[in-house]
Amino acid sequence: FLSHPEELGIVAVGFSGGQCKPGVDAAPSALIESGLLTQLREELGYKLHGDDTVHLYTDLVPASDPPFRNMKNPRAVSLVTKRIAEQTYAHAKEGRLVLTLGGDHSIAIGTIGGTAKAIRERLGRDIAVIWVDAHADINTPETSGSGNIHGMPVSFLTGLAREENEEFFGWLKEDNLISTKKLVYIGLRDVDAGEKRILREHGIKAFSMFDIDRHGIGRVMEMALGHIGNDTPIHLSFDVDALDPMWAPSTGTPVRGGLTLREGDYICECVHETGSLVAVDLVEVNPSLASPNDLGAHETVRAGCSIVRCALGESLL
Ligand code: NNH
Ligand code: MN
Ligand code: MN
Ligand code: MN
Repeated sequence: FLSHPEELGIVAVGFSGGQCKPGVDAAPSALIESGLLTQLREELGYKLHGDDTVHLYTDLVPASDPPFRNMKNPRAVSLVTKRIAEQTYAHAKEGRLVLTLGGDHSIAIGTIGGTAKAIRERLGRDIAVIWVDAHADINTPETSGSGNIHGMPVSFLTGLAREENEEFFGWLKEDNLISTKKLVYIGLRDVDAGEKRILREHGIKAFSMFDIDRHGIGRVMEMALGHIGNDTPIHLSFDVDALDPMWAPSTGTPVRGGLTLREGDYICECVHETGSLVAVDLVEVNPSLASPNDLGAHETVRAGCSIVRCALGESLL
């Protein structure tokens, strides 16, 4: 599905407005400083497009941004994700693989919105999304208890949440949306009651930690990829909190009982192996959420780098 599989479009998003804890905006620089892009260039042989500079989008954040339909920072998140959608769209339209380094998970409204549209225009195909996360992030503004938009991106991307007003995600058009049939979750273990109802009502495919314990990650990946079907372009959105806090403690909402780093890497290796990957997001690394002088931040950044390298083919012999 890529006309230039060896070319990588990089979008580095230092944005934290989809939730309330500062620090997740520093993740792209931390990942880059730890050598991720150099490794992709020198060890994996990618040609990188887009700059190594991290977009902070501060020019887009309005001075006053009161809640709307229970959403916090709605104007900022809408404006920033709209800009991100333009960036991922431009790379994907060129036939490049797109790598986005977040930022909190609200940015997926932009990353997926942009690739969905580009792949439709370029290939006339609908993308599938593999959402690896402890959380389902499918609250509507009305079901959300927190009002944090990082808990809502999937509802906007599937059209379950809609808003006409351009200022509040009204810029998302049919072209930007994905089908609930082409969405697969892996790693869930902290899903709100309203979200469980949505998953059930729409028959959305989800592999929770229970399923991973029961079947093992190997079988789960067979089933997940089987659900998507061969020959479907895949956007992988990886929330680092899918990993157990033992591997990735520095994240806004850690939940115990998660994936081992090896299971996370394996998910990415399987997705890479399909040859159908068109975009990857790595989100919710928050280097500031570690007690001073412990190794949590460093370990989490290292885990994030490993996840990205596996998705981009490091394990191929
Ligand atoms: N479900 C909760 C909410 O809507 C928590 C979401 N937090 C996440 N998602 N980190 O990945 O706010
Ligand atoms: Mn080429
Ligand atoms: Mn998430
Ligand atoms: Mn999460």
